[in-house]
Amino acid sequence: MRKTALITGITGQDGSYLAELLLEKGYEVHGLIRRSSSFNTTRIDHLYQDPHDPHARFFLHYGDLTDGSRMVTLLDDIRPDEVYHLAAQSHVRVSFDEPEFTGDTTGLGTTRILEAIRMIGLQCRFYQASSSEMFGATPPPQSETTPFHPRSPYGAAKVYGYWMTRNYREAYGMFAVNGILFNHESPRRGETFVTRKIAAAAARIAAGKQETLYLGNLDAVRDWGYAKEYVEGMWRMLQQDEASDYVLATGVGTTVREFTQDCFESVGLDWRDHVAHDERYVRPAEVDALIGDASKARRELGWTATVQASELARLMTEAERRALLSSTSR
Ligand code: NDP
Ligand code: GDR
Repeated sequence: MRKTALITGITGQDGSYLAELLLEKGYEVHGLIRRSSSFNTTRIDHLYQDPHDPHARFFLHYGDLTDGSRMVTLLDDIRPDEVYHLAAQSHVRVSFDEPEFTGDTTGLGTTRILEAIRMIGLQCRFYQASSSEMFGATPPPQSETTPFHPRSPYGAAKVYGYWMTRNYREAYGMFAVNGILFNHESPRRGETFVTRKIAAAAARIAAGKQETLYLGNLDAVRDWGYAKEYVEGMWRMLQQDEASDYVLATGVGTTVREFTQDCFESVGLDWRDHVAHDERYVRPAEVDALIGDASKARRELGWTATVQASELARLMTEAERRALLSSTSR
């Protein structure tokens, strides 16, 4: 029997990689997209299939996390075997500007989906995109047993989503898991997250198309892995006999400064000649250091990260360089 999956956040970085993975595995894949006045499907356009094709296995549906009744109609129509809940207002800095909206989408959005599953009596497996930001000020290494101390409206909203997921597991016996993922990046990363911003700037500065890269805190330490590997971990979590929560991480910490140096070095530049400080990118409260301990995932899921930050920096800068070349040759 072919399995059916629903992915919320399918137009985002992780959603696009996960959709590819599930299609490769033979799933029928449904995705939730927001209505937008401009196209927001560039990361998944290559997966599009004509819904009139009797063999089509990829379908998109309009909906928004703030619309609870839509979650009910959508889940009732599709009745998926697996739900991967990835949609969120996912930008930490933006969450300080829009704390209420972030709580509504990133926090309550999870409850709306869990409650819709419960209301229609759907027997499915549920994945919640939890985050290392939940650990916030608690020092590394962080694992599944580390206490949470979120340092942003985004982190606080994710803590709420984490506990609602556990609560539906404990109260209703739902197969609901939290994947506590540390930062993971790729050429498909949103352009305002720091890795993509740096990689794009290094390529543009090397090509003479930009002069200066403005950044905030260079001392922050993050555990950066490769998104394509992390979506495999999400899938494995839903294939276990019992529902449990897992950290996915590389176990290696890198500063923003070191990542910047690696990107600029890969195009033959000294970052110190091109980077300037801009207070606007400094957060009201910072998370100083996140370094994950993914030994439970290694043991129980057979999952390990193989790509580390310096390789990611090269891979992402090279992708930006190629994209620039192809746009100028058009
Ligand atoms: P992105 O920001 O790339 O994608 C977010 C997705 O959510 C997009 O598809 C976006 O749609 C959708 N979305 C946002 N708001 C709504 C809404 N109100 N209704 C419906 N859809 C909405 O995130 P990532 O792919 O990087 O991350 C996926 C998930 O994992 C997120 O929940 C994130 O918080 C979490 N996470 C990410 C980590 C990372 O390092 N990448 C680490 C840990 C957790 P649109 O394209 O229209 O904007
Ligand atoms: P993060 O990612 O907050 O860890 O959240 P981001 O790339 O935004 O920041 C990482 C670190 O870099 C510092 N920084 C800057 N950040 C941005 N965006 N822009 C800058 O100019 C800049 N200068 C320095 C930040 O202060 C921070 O310390 C990401 C998101 O994907 C979340 O959804 C996810 O849950 C977490 O990763 C794990």
